[in-house]
Amino acid sequence: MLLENLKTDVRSRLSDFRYTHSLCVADCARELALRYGADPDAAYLAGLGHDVLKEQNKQEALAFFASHGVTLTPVEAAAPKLWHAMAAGIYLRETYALPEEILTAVRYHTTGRAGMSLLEKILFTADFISADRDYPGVGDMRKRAKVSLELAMEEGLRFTIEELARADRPIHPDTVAAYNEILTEKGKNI
Ligand code: DGI
Ligand code: FE
Ligand code: FE
Repeated sequence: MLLENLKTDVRSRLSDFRYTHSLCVADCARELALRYGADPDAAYLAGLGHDVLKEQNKQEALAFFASHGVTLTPVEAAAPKLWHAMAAGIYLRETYALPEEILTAVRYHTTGRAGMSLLEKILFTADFISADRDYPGVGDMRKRAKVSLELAMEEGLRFTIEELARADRPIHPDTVAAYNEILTEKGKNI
C-alpha cells in the first residue's frame, strides 16, 4: 500500500523521463542493498522517492521551506539543485512517515555528507549508475561500484566538485566533507 501510494505520487509529480529515472534508481539501489547487506525494500523506497520534488519550481520550493521552518544557508540559497533533496526528506516524513534511515538517504542523496550510513551510500551511488544513466564514464562507475561503494562515490564526488568549480558554482560543505572523508579513510574500505 505504502509502495503503491508513493509510486502513484511520484508518477503524478514527475515527467516520464524522471519517473523512469526514479524506477531505475530504485531497482539499482535494491541490487546494491542485496550486494552490500542493506535492507532491499528500504533501498527501493529511497530510490523511488529520492527525486519526488525534483520538478518543483523555485517558488514552490521556497514556499515549502518557509512553511516548514527551514532556513537556507547562503550556499544552499545559491544552489537550487540542492533543494529537491532537502525538501524531499521533509515531504516523505510528513506524507508517508518513512523510517529515518530512508529519509536521511533521500536528504543527502545530492551532496552526500560525512559519516554516511550504508543506505545513504547506496542511494548516492545508485543515482550515478542506474540503468538510465549514459554519461561518458558510467561504465567505469559501474565497475567501481562492484568493488566498493566508496570507490564509486570518490569518483562521483570528484566529478561533481570538478564540474561545479569549473562552472563557478558553490560547493556545499557536505559535498566537501563526503569527499574528504572518503579520501582520508581510503585503504580501510577497499
Ligand atoms: O536529481 P538528479 O539529477 O538525479 O541528481 P542529483 O540529485 O545528484 O543532482 C545533481 C545536481 O546537483 C548536479 O547538477 C550538481 C548539483 N550538485 C551536487 N552537489 C552540489 C551541487 N550543486 C551545488 N551548487 N553544490 C553542491 O555541492
Ligand atoms: Fe536528485
Ligand atoms: Fe536522481
